[in-house]
Amino acid sequence: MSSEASMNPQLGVRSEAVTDEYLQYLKQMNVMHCFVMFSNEQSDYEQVNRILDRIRRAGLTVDDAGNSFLYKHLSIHLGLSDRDRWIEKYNELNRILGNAGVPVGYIGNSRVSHTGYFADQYTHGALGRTVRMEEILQHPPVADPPIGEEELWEHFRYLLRAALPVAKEAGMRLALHPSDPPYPMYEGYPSLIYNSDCFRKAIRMADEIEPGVLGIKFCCGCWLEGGRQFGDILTDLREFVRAGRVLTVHFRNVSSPLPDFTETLAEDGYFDMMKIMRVLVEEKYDHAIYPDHVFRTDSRTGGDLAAFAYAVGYLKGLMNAARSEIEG
Ligand SMILES: [Mn+2]
Repeated sequence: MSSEASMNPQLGVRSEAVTDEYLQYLKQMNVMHCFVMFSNEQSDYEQVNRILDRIRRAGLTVDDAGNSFLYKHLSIHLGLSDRDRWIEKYNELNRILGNAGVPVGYIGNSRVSHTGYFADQYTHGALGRTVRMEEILQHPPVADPPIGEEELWEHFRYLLRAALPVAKEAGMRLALHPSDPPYPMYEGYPSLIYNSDCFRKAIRMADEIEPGVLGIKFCCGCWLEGGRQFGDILTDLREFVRAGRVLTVHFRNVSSPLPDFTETLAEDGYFDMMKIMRVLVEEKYDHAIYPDHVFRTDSRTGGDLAAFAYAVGYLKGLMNAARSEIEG
C-alpha cells in the first residue's frame, strides 16, 4: 500500500496525564501522532518544552496543541474589558508551541453544550452525549446582555489581528472548530461557526490580515449534527482539503441531524463514514484525523482507553480499506 501523502490517525494527550504507560498505549496501537492539551499550570515555556520532549522521545509526533481555557476564553470572544490580557497569554503559548516546532494551534470559541449523557437505542447501553435543542435553548445566558452576530465577528476580527501575525512568526497555523451543537444562537451569544459558509467567511476575514494562516478543524460530528443546514459534508470536505485548509479531521458520527441527536459509534450513526474516508484518501489528505468524542465509560466497562482504542481501530480499518480500494 502506498504511504505517500497519508493522513495520520491521532489520539489526545493531556499535559497533566503524560505517563510512560499512556505513551506505550499509543505506540502499541501504532498511533504515532497526537495532539497535546495543556493545562493552565503547564502552559509556560519550561513545562511545555519538557512535556513535548518527553512525548517526542517516545517516538510520537505532536501535530497540534493548545490550552482550551485560553483559546476559548469568553473575555476574548465576547470582547470583555480584560480581553487584551487573555489574548496576550494565548499568543504567548502559541509562540512557545510554534518555536518548539508544533505546526498547528487552535483558535475560536468552539463551545460544546449538551443535554446530558444518556443510554438510548443508539448507544448499546453506554452513556452517549445527547443534545435536545429545545432543552439547550433553555440554558441560562452566559453573555448578559446577549450580544449579536455582527458584534461577535468584530471580536473575532480583533482576535485575528492580534493572533495571526504571532502564529505566522512562530511558524504555526491556527485551526478553528464549529460550535457544537452548530446552531446560530444559544446561551446568550451567537455561534461563530454553525455552517460551512461561516468557515468561508472566517477564512476570507483572516486572509485579509495574514493569508493562509487560518485553517479548519473539520469536525464531521458538527457537520452531521447540522445536516443540510450546515452544508454537504462530502463536497465541503473536498473543497476545504483542496484549498489546504483542513488541519485536522474529527471523525465522528451521530444518530441524526438537529434538533435532537446522540453521538454514536462510527458504524452506527446516520452517515456512512466510509464515504468521508474515501474523499480524504482521494484528495490525499495528509494531516491528522482523530475519533473526537467517545461514550462515557468507567473502569468497570473499559474506561477511556478502551473507548478510544475501539474508535481509533475502527477509523484505521476504514482508512486502510479506502486506501486499498482507491490506491490498490
Ligand atoms: Mn469536534
